[in-house]
Amino acid sequence: MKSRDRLRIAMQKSGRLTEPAQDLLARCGLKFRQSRDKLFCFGEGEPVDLLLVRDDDIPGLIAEGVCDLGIVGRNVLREFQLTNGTGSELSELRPLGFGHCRLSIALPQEDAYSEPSQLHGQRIATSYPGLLGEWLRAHGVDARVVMLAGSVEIAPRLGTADAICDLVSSGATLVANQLREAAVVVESEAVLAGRAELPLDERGEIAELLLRRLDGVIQVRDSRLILMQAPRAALDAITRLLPGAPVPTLTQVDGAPDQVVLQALCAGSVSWRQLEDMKRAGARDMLVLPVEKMLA
Ligand code: PRT
Ligand code: ZN
Repeated sequence: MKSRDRLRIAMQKSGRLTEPAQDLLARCGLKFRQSRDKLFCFGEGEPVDLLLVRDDDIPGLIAEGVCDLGIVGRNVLREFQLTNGTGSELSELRPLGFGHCRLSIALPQEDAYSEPSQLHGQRIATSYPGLLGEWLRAHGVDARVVMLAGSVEIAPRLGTADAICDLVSSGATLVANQLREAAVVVESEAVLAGRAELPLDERGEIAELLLRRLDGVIQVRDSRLILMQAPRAALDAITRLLPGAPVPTLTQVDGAPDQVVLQALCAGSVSWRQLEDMKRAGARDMLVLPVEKMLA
């Protein structure tokens, strides 16, 4: 295969993952020129190009070496790994924190569910035969997997299956189809997929640079900087209330030896309730700030 010196990333052309994936890459400092066919976007600045495709094609493109990395749902990646010979060469490099959903088994609402063995001998419709098959084996269930490419949720009403195994996020689609969620097969979110081993050439170096930026972006996205003034005596109590248990930095306040300014980087958001608890513990003049960039 002709070697490339530019990194190529595959992402969904149009769908649920498109906007958050574009946003994530932009935060990593990547800019792309939109081409007219909108399939291939040339990267400006960094030597990273984008391929816009159907999400189902992404693992295959990486396995074939057409792309180096891809942004895809864990459900799609794992299904490919289970059902494709080249799947073992791929791995999940990072969870990306968007596109959350779960692959679940659902039954008609009138069927009570208590344990996997109830599914013995049932016909279960799904587009994920690999993941469902793995779950059934792990639970010792002998059921028939009915492969459907789409509209899985109407199979029980049509009488072509007794149960389904499909993606769920809010659960509204299940309710609309008189189904109830019975068991979660996989918890999914968008992930960065790539080969288990990065190439050792320039492309590998670019990939590593991108991974470092991505880690920074993910960490920052989930971080808040909190600032406040507090009596020294209350420091222990306040520190215990900081989300993510950060180690705060303290600065003395001129003319007030019993007071300090506390600064801490908290993992996750800081709720009103947490702020109110800290205020009750003695903190005042609290500020919660989003973080734009971070480089350790
Ligand atoms: O055209 P292309 O093949 O690229 O797109 P697609 O239609 O296959 O994919 P798309 O955009 O629907 O989903 C892409 C990825 O988003 C999936 O592979 C999942 O990883 C993730 N994702 C997150 C979801 C959902 N949430 C989701 N709710 N994918 C599908 N759904 C479906 C769900 O199955 C249900 O039918 O959306 C419907 C609404 O869900 P409820 O539970 O909120 O009602
Ligand atoms: Zn798809």
